[in-house]
Amino acid sequence: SRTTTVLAFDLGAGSGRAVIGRLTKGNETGAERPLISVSEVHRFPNDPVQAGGRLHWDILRLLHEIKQGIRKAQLQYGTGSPIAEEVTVSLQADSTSIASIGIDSWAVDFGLLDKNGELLGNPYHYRDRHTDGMIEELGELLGRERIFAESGIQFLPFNTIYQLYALKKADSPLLKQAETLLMIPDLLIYFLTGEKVCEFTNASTTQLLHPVRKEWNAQTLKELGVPAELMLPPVQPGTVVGKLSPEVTDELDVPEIPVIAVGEHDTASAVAAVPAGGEPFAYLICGTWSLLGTEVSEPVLGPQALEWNFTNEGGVGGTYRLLRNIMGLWLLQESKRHWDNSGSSRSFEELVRLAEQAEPFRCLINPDDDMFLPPGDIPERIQAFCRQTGQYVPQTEGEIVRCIMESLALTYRRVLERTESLAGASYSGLHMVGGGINNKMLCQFTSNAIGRPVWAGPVEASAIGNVLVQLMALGEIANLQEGRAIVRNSFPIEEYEPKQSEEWRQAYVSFLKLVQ
Ligand code: LRH
Repeated sequence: SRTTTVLAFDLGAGSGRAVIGRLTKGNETGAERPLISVSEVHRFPNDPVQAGGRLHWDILRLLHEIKQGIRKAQLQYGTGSPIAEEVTVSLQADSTSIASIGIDSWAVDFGLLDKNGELLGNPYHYRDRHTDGMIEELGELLGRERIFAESGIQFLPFNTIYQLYALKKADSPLLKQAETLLMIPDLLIYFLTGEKVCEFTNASTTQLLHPVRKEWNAQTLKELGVPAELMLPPVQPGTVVGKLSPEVTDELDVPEIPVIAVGEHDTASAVAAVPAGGEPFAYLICGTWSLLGTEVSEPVLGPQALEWNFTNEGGVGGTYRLLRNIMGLWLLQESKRHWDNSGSSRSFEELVRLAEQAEPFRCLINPDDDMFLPPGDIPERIQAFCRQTGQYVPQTEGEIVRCIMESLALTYRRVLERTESLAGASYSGLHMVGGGINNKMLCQFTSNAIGRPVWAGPVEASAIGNVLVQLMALGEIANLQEGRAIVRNSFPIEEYEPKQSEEWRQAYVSFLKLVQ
């Protein structure tokens, strides 16, 4: 058998992980069924840092953790020092070294480099409030129709276009000094290799890239007062960027491992790993955000997509992701953070158990209301929402978590039906991937709400998609279809069947009244 080993970094808004991915072709019995296995070698928190009234990412800490991941991966899987259980594999494998590294992360955020290639300031967090009001202002200045026609991207207040406009309006010295803009994974790759690139899938989330031509909208940038030269020409996922620089190889005592630009938007990577077969399929990527939609070969740019605020993000292999962002498990994560701060120390599992015991459908929220976007006291905001809409006001942790879960599941039904309408397709069930599927209540509620089966798995979809694109770049996997077939064979998928259909149907009627 032959094994190829790659290292994937997947950075989420709450934590990051370094994952070793191994593709094995053939086995001892001679059966030719390629399989992928993944194992986590390093996991680290990604806590935003509030300073000077602004919310930042701790980018150098992330770089440090990535270096720790490279070091650990090299110790465990690199040439010459296989860990005990790997000995047999290494002896049989053609290659025992790490063939390449790839990084994916959340979208829209960036760092600015000055003319000497040094980082200007700490990248801002997309939940920072400096973009407040910018989406409305630019909507009026340029026209929402034009922004959508020129990008195909949904209107989210934190898109890069609004962040840049906020800097411009604040007369930010950063923007004046900047020579190059690098999205978060590209920035980290730059620190590792010294090479500057702009990866296409993540670039598409800026809302500044033309959806068909896949070029920067230079005229729009000019009208914003942002120099178009900041933007590098986008490269497709699978591009080899360079190798770990001598500075890094010396510091970590590792070889010059090649670095590949994968689908650097985590959602692009996650969708690449959805274990779907040939037919059109729908997916729900469940992390801090919930991203529900489908894969299309052409962007859907009509007035209905604009009205429903759907997006056409750039995907791997020339695809587009027709989907909608849903506030997602952020509501639960941020509620938990609030409760933790006020002295309660219940785990997610305990909170979900309390929710199971709470009475069903007592109150619902619109998870996508802008009031839930900034960090803060989410439970209090949920109570305010329920009060303002004349509903029962949830009191306990269990009641609040139940309200979040039911409201999310009902939102999924609405977005799934809208996806079908926009794509002109129908789906027999829904693929759910990402960390959120560890929450079985959410998977079951989703199946109940949509009245169709949910196929849950794999959990580490973004990391696996990252691995797949590296393997494609290395010539080990031919294309996305082949990659997805390998994922189907390699990871368990749990099926949920809809229950309590009548209750959920009634709840959906109430939900629609609330959000329309
Ligand atoms: C999910 C995600 C999503 C973006 C958001 C900023 O992690 O990348 O696709 O909209 O973060």
